[in-house]
Amino acid sequence: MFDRDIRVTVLGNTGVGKTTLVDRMKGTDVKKIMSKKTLEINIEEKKIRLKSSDAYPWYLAEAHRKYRIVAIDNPGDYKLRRKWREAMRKFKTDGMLFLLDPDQSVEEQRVAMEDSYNYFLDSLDLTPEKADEKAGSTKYIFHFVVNKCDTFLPEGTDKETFKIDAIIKEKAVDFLSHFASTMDEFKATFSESKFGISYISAIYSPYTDLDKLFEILKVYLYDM
Ligand SMILES: Nc1nc2c(ncn2[C@@H]2O[C@H](COP(=O)(O)OP(=O)(O)OP(=O)(O)O)[C@@H](O)[C@H]2O)c(=O)[nH]1
Ligand SMILES: [Mg+2]
Repeated sequence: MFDRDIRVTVLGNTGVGKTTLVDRMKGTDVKKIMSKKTLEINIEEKKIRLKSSDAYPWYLAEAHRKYRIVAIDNPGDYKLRRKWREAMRKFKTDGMLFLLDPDQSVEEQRVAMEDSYNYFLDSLDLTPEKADEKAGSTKYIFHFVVNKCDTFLPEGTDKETFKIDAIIKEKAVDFLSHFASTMDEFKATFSESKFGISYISAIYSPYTDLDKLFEILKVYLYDM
């Protein structure tokens, strides 16, 4: 009775690290597996106790609560992207994690971001006018995630102790700035929705950092 759900759709261009992040969430050792291109929509679930629970006194439910994370992993290849609409229509999620990869073309990823915008609108209603209307009152969470931040580390650095420091953050923020106008478009259209940004490495970030992704969604969803 304490448990709560956090449901997310994971989107982004092919190879940005969606499956790796979902695998990591499940606790799979992603360094040992070679991830393959995703061809179908996959639903993964995990119950976790978020680290922020430690901040609550034992007599509050939050100190004992578990969250069931339901992640909808999607194919990123542009030929399979029409499945995004299907995924968003079928699995009503609370928000999307839109992943970006600093090693990939900005232009190609901007198209993917625009696709997520259009398919999300389609998932609200197939009539464009009605979809636009619904968009303005939709309460959804759009969370943009710069993945593979470990690639900003100078060559030869040991990634096993990966941490986002000021230098990495600056580079990641700089990379994300290429998407500012598209992100502004989201904010203008979905004026009642929440927006967030995270910088991670799906492979090397410690669990405490990956938990933060879900902590943010939790705060948005359950207002605490
Ligand atoms: N250096 C680094 N590589 C990563 C990271 N996350 C994922 N990768 C690598 O990026 C490649 C693609 O990862 P996937 O998780 O398969 O990407 P995807 O977004 O699921 O791709 P599609 O299923 O085709 O859409 C794999 O070789 C991963 O090991 C990261 O944080 N850092
Ligand atoms: Mg994948």
